Amino acid sequence: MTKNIIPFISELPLTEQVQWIERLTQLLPNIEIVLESSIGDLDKSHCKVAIVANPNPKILMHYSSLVWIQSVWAGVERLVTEIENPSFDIVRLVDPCLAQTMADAVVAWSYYLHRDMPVYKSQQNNQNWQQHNVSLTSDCTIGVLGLGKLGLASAKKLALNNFNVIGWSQNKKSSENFKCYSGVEGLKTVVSQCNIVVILLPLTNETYGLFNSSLFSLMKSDAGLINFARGNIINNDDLLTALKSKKLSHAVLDVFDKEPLPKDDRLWQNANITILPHISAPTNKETACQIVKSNIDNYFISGNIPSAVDLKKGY
Ligand code: NDP
Ligand code: OXD
Repeated sequence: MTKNIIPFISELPLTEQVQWIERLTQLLPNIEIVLESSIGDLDKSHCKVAIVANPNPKILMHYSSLVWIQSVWAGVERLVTEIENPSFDIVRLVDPCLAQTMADAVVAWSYYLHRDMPVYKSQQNNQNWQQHNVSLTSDCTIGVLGLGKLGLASAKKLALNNFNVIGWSQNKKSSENFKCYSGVEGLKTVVSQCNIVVILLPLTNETYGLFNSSLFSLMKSDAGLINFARGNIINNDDLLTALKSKKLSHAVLDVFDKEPLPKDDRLWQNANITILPHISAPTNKETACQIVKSNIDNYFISGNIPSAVDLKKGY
């Protein structure tokens, strides 16, 4: 019996691609999982499934029989926006471990802002011994924008730390632990109450540039902002103006329009911005490989395709 061939398509360094392929091959011994660059045109035309890690979307166009692709990244914005009318389903990584990693990051960086760490860092640079009040976490309102796989886990963990959490999503949710809002008015209500706003929305036509001067103008002065989703959700000109005018005290940015952030980008130089190199919730290879194995086994046994991104919604 000839084995099904699945390409691993990615722009990751070769050594990392090989690590993925080795582990996936251990878990799926009856499938030939190979580097994209090693597949001939004839084999490409037979592949039904591809495993992708933030690939160049154009490469997928060379696979004419694809039924679905499995991303080992949770965010698939690049695939959704850069492939016009894909003939295959796009399946994102849904990994509860990744959601907890993100929730940990949200809690960590919320404390970073809540406990004034950027202020103490700058005081240290000036040998300045000055104490600031410590408020209770219950007096700190944190808005989590996006209550999906990552936002919901983050909101719950913040609530466990006694922060006063409020959430915002497309369709209104309900939670025992925090108040939920939706819609444009809901967004205004949320951001105007927050000491810290956490962005965990997908990048779509609706969220592109959502954080602009009119939204910043509604925020409490001295509020903090954390963006762990995608860079283009924030208008950077408006962000810099908000920081300059002290409308916003500090922004923690993990994601950027261009990554790596170019060395000459003005964001690097701003003392009120903390730059992180896209590390808030990296995929864990082991847990992700187990999920991919289960999805692929299931497909080849029963024909079931895992639940895919809704291309109309864009996420
Ligand atoms: P999900 O698709 O599970 O959830 C998206 C959430 O956003 C949902 O609650 C959805 O509402 C809400 N939403 C979408 N559009 C709107 C809108 N126009 N108005 C209001 N709410 C909206 O995504 P995840 O939680 O898994 O991930 C979120 C993003 O995090 C990813 O798209 C990716 O960009 C980013 N990410 C970043 C990582 C990092 O390391 N920095 C790692 C992984 C992901 P509803 O529930 O009503 O549909
Ligand atoms: C992801 C990411 O989407 O790291 O997994 O941003």
